[in-house]
Amino acid sequence: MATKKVTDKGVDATGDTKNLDKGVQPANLKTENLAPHTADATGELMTTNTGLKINDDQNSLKAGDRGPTLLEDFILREKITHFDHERIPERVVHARGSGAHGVFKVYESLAPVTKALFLNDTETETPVFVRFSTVAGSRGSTDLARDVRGFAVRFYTEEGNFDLVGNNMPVFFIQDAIKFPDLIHAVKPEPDNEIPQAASAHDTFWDFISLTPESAHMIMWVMSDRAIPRSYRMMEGFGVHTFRLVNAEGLSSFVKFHWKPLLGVHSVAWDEAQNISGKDPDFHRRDLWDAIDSGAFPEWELGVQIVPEEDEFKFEFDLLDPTKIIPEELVPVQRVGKMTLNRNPDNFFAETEQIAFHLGHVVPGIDFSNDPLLQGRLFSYTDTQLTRLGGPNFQEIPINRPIVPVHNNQRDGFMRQTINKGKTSYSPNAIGNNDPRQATAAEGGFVTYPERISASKVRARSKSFFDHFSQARLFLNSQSEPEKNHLTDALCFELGKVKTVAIRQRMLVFLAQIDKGLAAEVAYALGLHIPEKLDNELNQNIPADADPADYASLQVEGSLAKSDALSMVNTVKDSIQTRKVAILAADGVDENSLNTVKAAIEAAGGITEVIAPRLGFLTSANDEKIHVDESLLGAASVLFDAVYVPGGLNSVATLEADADAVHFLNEAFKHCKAIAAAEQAMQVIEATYFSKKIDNDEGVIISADAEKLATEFIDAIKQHRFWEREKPRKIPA
Ligand code: HDD
Repeated sequence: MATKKVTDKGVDATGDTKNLDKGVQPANLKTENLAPHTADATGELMTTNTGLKINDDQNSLKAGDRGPTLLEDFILREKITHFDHERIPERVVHARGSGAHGVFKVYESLAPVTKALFLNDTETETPVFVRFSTVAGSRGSTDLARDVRGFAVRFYTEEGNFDLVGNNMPVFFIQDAIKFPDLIHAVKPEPDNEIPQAASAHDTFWDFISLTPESAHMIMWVMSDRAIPRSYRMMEGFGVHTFRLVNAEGLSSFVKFHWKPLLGVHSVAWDEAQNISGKDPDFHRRDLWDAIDSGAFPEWELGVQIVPEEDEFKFEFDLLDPTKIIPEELVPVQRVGKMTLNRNPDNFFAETEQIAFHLGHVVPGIDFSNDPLLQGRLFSYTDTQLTRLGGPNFQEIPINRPIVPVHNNQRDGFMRQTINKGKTSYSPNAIGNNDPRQATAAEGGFVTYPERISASKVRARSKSFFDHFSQARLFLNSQSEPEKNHLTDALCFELGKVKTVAIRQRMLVFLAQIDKGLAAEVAYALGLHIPEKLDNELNQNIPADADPADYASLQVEGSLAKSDALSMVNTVKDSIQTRKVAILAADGVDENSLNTVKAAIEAAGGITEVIAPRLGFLTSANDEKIHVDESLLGAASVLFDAVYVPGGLNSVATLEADADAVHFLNEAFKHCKAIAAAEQAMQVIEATYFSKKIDNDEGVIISADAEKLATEFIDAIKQHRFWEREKPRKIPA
């Protein structure tokens, strides 16, 4: 195992200098902590696991060169045995994911509300590791599935690891952890034929949802475009539950955690998502990797909504109910710090796969609420690692180790790494001076918040959790017209894949309780009428002996009609950082027309790729060579944010006659993307079906002046999408 030294010149702890010219990623306490476990074979000889140098790794040991292989061949046996055991079980949920290292820094001390040191000290740069994921699909499934995205952040603090294991949606499907296995069994591929992969559009999922009214709010989020993000870098993150913060005086407040992406919140179109799944199933993984690799480090601000303890009952919903948000209009989100992801993992398995998040990894100053979903999660995460990572010593895996020393009396078990010295592994002890000893609160010992509880043991759901529909309605009413259309289409699509008509009908009753207009539109698409309310069938999520009336949903009219924070229309649109722009060209392209726009986009932080009928080099009108990044055969408009066609008579003539080039433009238009063309390239635009529709379209820019075109095009790309094109509703391609 060759390890390299950390230097003060910004060489990272592994000695890896590959990214240093793209933005320095200085060593931090976690990279130093990983360094002794990092191996680099550059320039080294090959050995067995016992360090024996290997002379022949190409041939097994045989009795004669045409004879049988000998059992004696320990080199063969070692290699094959290791290979045979390379796979571990994938995560039971969130199996598909991507991770990255980074840092977090708080802007101003949060000492008035929490004593957590990493949230108090504005000088401390806390190392983090983040893993994004989809929930339902297997490890090899597509990134663009309609799904919730996991957003799990580990802070390696000076007081131990703190994990904020959240999602890109602020609420959840269920209110009690005991329902989690049911939810996941329903959404995963159906057990008889294991179909469909990474999709909720099937009978068992909607069967469960139609009988689970508490899922109404989450269903609105999952059917919205939030479920098909443009990039992990362009998603919000949420801790979902209400947590507790505790300050040095022992005063507690409630808190909801948020992550706000500095690039804004953006999504793709559903038709586009389905295409991306075929063209590049690793779209989000690649996007994250490439951005970090190129030095365009993704950033989020940490947001907190703080509710003083005395305001616990001030809201018309229960703070402990994970199907509810605290609207930002009621409690503003304060942006308190920034997270920057600045280093790709060295090894996917060792880091991204083996990281074991757990909601129960907290530090002094952060504590739990009694949210029953949160409480159940506190059991599940450690438990699941025992199977996934093969035993109780998974905390010793390098990515899971804290940056502070670990001392306790836990011992042994499969694959124990630590060599604990001394005779005592119990406490109290006199033989070993009673070490390790417990820490006082003043020494940083974790003291659980002494919440006063006086209650009877009951298996029950609090009545304060029974308003299932008003925040679903709030979400729907807060969406822009295109967003509402997308949501409606998503429901029509998903329920259209459901085979059992009774499930569709139950869903219509369900939706009618959120919004009659929405239910009517979906009913029309499904060719059904909305049935009368199916009282007995709607809420089966109740105890066996209970009277269904006691469990009927409360119909509350929420006091808030609309919340702007819930619509992506109101997100940041001030940058084209890392947006990908396709430049369609062929031999004879006008160099100035191509290069002026290309340079302007790159200067604004965008990425360009020249796409031509074949790979290699183009010859411009001036006989200059221009490098081709992708051929029309390998490229696809769905992998880009915008497209530009430069001038040049021969280039334009070739593209006009090229079906792939015309399709590229048609599809970009269908997905409401910014399109620009030099005036000379107008005949390519005329070959598309949308040439007659561009007069009032702010997303299509045609100009003879390359500089003017570049400026207007960049402004258009900032808008992300021109959804208003979707009138009436659908665009052909
Ligand atoms: Fe969970 C993984 C997020 C409810 C049980 N969960 C997992 C991951 C994320 C979440 C992001 C992937 C972590 C990683 O990247 O390794 N889970 C959530 C959120 C929830 C939630 C935001 C609701 C607010 N989860 C939830 C419940 C249970 C679980 C109610 C069980 C009772 N979750 C698990 C798990 C997983 C997991 C089985 C699978 C792999 C793992 O933990 O490490 O324990």
